[in-house]
This record gives sequence, C-alpha cells and structure tokens, in this order.
Amino acid sequence: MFDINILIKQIPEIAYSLEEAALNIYAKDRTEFYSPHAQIILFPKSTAEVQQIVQLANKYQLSIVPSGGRTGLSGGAVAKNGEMVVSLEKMNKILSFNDIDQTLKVQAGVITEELQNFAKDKSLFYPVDFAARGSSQIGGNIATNAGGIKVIRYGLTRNWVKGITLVTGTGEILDTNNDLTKNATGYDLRHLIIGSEGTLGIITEATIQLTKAPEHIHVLLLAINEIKDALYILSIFQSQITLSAFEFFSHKALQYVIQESDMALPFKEKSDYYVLLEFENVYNQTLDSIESIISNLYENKVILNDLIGTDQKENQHIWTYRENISESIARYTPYKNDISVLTSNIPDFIDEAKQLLAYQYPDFEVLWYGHIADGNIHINILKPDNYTVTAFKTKCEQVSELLFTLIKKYRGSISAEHGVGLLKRKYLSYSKSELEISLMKGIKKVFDPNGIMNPEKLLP
Ligand code: S2G
Ligand code: ZN
Repeated sequence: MFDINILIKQIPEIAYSLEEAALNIYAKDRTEFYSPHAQIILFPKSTAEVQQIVQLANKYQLSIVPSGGRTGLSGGAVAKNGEMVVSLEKMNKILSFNDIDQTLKVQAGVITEELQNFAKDKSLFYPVDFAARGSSQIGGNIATNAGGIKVIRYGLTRNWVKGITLVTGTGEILDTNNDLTKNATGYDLRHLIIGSEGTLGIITEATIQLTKAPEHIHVLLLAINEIKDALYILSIFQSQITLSAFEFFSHKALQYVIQESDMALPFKEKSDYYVLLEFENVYNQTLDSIESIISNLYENKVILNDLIGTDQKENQHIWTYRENISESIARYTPYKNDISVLTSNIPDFIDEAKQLLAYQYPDFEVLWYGHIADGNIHINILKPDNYTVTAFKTKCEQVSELLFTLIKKYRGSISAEHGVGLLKRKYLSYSKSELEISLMKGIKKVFDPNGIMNPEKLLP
C-alpha cells in the first residue's frame, strides 16, 4: 500500500484529513449501496493546488474521486477502493460577475443555491433547479449535467455553461471556449466534460450564463386518475402557454410526503396521480386562458380537482408536495430507476413497465414520479423491512435487467439525469451502442491515459 505521507509531504499547503469520520463522510454520496473506503480526503483551494494533486496522483499511480456536494444518486462520488477523494468544498468563491455578458465566473465548489441567490441579487436568474440545490455544488452539477424541475423551459446545466476550467487526468489545466457565445472552431470540449462524471478530470472553475427572471409565476396542481391524462394535459397547456415546469407524482409518493411532514393532503378526494405545472402570467392574460383550459378539463372529466398558487408562498406550498418526495422516502433505502423515453412514448412505456414491475415486484412498493414532460420518470422501489440492503439490491438489479430491456426497446435512457456512476455502469449498453462506448473509452484514454480519474465510474 502506498505511504500517503510521501504525497502529503510534497503538498504542505493543501488541507487534508485522514480522520475516520471525514473519510466516511467525504467518500460517499447519497447512494445507499456502497461502503466508503478512501485513503485521504484532500481540500485544495485553487486550480493550481488541484493540478499538483493530479500530477502526484499520476506519479504514484493513485486513483482520485472528485467530490462536490455529495448529492449524487448513482455512486459517482463514492470512493470504495482506497482512492484519494478531492473535495472541491473549499473552492467555493464567486470569482466575478459580468453585467454585460450576464455571466458569473465561479469556483466549482459554489453551492447551487448560493449561485441562484447571487443571480437574484443582480436581478437575474439561474434557471437550473432541483430539490438538492442547498447542498449540491455547481461543479458536480456540471459533471453530471444536472436537470431538475425547469428543463421543459430552460434545458439542462449543459445549456448554461459558457466555459470550464478542467484539470485533466494528465494534470494539465484545460480552459474551454473562453466563455464565448459563438465559437465555431471545431470540437467543443466543454460538452465532453459536461456529464463526464469526473472521469476525464476535475472541474475547478466555470463561467455560468444567467438570464432574465420570470415574473408573476403561478403553480397549478391537478388531480388525475390516469398517467396518460398527464400527457393530454401537457399537450393542451403547451399548445397555449409557455410552461416552466410540468411534473407528475403518484398518490402513494404524496402519502410519504404527508407522513413525513405536517402538511395536509391538497384535496379531500383521493386521486391516483397529480400533475404540477408552473407558468408565468404574461400580461395578465395567461390566467384567463388557464381558467378556460381548466373548465374544459373538468367538462371532459380529465381532472378531478385543481389548486392554483396565487403568490410565492402558495406556489412553494404546492411545490413542496413534489420536491419533498425524495427526502421523504430516503429512510426506505429506495432503489432508484431514473429513466427516460420520448415523451410521446410515456403512456405505452408506463403501461408495459407497470405490468413488468407488478409481476416482478409483487411485494415491493413502487413509487412513480418525475419530470414527465421531459420523458423522465423516477421509479423508486422501497426496501421492505424483511430484506437486507444487499438482498434488496440484488433483487432490484435482476429486475433492472428486464426494465432496461424494455427501455432499450423504446430507445430510452437507463439514466435520464442522475448519471451512471457505479450503480448503472454495467447497464450502459442498454442505452449506448458498442461504437459509442468504444469512442467514449477512446476519449477517456486521451484525457486520462493512466486511468486515475474516478476509476470504475460511468464506463463498463
Ligand atoms: C427528483 C431527486 C432524486 C430522486 O425528485 O426529481 O431527481 O430520484 C429526483 O429521489
Ligand atoms: Zn429528478
């Protein structure tokens, strides 16, 4: 085993920890299925310090796991084989703001919500948003191309990154794109790095595009009994207004939110599913068209109930029903399938997936929720008390093969937004062709020839 003190002596200015407690905290993310085992946690404060670490890692053939907010759900930031964890926690500065370009230059360790709040203070808006915003870091959001709840209108993290500074697996500092909006000079390496899950290098800084903040936001909750009605509702609304969010969740998922909080159910009558929409009331006209759409949906017996938020407090209350699902079920060690198919294929896919899971999981509780307008469904299977974590994971992985076979039939993705990490890498071929995988491995070889960057993640 390499004597880590040899490394520590050469980087005296870089903070680190060998404490058991720190090793256990920083060597994992929110994925429940792996035990953390790291050799050291390093806390660099600059790109130069990250570069020193990566150069030494190459010299001594030591593996590195980059660590951001540790909110990942596929084990992408888990160190389980005695790797060095490089935490970006101390690289949390907002470096500069440009009011003409409306961009922010940040270090990778800036918390997503802090970036959102800084934008708000400048009367601007960073639109990529999700429940983990208070813990996730922008570097990790970029490394996983985080999506979340506003993709229908604003796209994914990828759409908001103007430039990235990456310390490559060879220990070179790569600056990409010079933050330009237009730059037609060949391959845009920025887009290789976005979503690379720490396997090509360590993101240390980024330039983030901001935009005009939406005004007069309203959130609408509709009660439905068939998932296919959610797609009908989506088609009606998006033909008449600009939606900034369109989510769905099952009543079972909602019950966990109610059980874990002091909230009351939104409606007296029970329905099987709920659709949550968000939109701007543009020139005070949108609300009028909403009223007529809603009455039309009642007439056609598509919806059973509706609740509209008329101010930020009411809007946030409605969002809580959806946003709190993840943390409300965390204690049940959920096995998460974060999948996507074309939105138009959702009804048929769900019909087949429901039959498959009901047959395969007769005694498991399966929760359905997610960003249905993006074709992205979060299928969460809750661990029954009478199963050990290992036995539960094994059973779920057997069913995953069948579910992913169905996804492959629909040309969908085995991981819509949570990344591949450790959890999904052996299933990559269900969503990526052999040629794609071999080209990805070729790119990995170029950026990280010694294979020290986040080994065993993403690539089979
Ligand atoms: C969501 C959060 C993680 C999960 O709620 O949209 O991405 O699957 C998820 O619970
Ligand atoms: Zn999600």
